[in-house]
Amino acid sequence: MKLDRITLRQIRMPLVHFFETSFSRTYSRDIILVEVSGDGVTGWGEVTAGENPFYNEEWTTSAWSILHDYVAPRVLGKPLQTAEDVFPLTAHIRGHNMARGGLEAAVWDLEARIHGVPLWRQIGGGARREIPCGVSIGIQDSVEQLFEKIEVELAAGYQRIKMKIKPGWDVDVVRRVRERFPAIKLMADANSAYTLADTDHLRQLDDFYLMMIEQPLDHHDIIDHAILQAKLQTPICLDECIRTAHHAEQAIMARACGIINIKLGRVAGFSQAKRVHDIAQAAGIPVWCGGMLEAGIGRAHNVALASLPNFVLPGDVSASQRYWKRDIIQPAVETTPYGTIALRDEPGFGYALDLDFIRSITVREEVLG
Ligand code: OSB
Ligand code: MG
Repeated sequence: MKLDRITLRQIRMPLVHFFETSFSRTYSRDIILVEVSGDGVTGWGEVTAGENPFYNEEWTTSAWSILHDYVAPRVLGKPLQTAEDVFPLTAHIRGHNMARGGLEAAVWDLEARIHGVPLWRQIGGGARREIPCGVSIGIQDSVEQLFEKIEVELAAGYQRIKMKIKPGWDVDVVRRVRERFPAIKLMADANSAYTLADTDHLRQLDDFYLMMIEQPLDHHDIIDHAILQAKLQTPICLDECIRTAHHAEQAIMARACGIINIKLGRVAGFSQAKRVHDIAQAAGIPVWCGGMLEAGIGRAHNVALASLPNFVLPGDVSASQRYWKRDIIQPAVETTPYGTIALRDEPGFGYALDLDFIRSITVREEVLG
């Protein structure tokens, strides 16, 4: 393979409902799509950076600059034996995994299409024909509103509920949710809103038999998580902390977590997501696929990723309609009545692009190469 053209497009899509985490409230997404062309075929990727540098250090504008100035020039025109070659070509760039991962994932999609196979097969997945799905529910204006949202998602068949927490919206709210829904698979995600000074406060969450507490402490601090995990019964799941395969090794060695959330962009694409997956699997640590409010391309890539064998827990990959009035792919991503998404057999990521719609919501476009 050899890429002769890379097209960057920034699209703007309003969310059906705002999404609030401990770090911000999002009403509308600005998403970079990466189209790569080579050997007469095109592949597509989606950059998962947010609109501001509050989840991690990247945001849409930084990702555009890095892709334009540093990632694309390192990959354009280079001979690629496989999509695995993209990560080492961009490894000289420190961080910026989501920008690098958007292009890397596009090359995997391209390679799958060149071979005429689905993306899930190209990455070595297909351990299951349907992936188990949960939902992530943001911080609401009232507990009643949260109850309502949970009811809707359970009625739709989703297999587990993740609720976002932050100081002032945590122990009491989780207690009320648990009282109202005693038997559901429930977990909480703090997005780094606490410190070790909150240990006693967080220990109260042990009363609610949560599946896990996701990323309670600092986004770069594996050691503090290990100290906290030793004092909690509830397993910690790391999200923000795991940016490389080596972080996964270190977190497991330090007993900082019992579960890992793998996000394609956060670890710079499929090659490293697979490595994190393999490291966790060898250590007996289950993983699940996280989400970043993706549009259809990123969503479909997540479905492929979640078909690897150690993705045994329901992830945050859910139906398009939870976020979008109209998605950029056809058909939209849909779930079964029992909360799964079926793999598709079309080559590449498995859905058709709605190019007219993409064009109509593009706010910035540049062709490189
Ligand atoms: O921490 O998992 C997270 C969304 C934006 C930023 C961070 C996170 C999230 C989610 C949403 O929880 C998951 C989804 O895409 O449904
Ligand atoms: Mg998270």
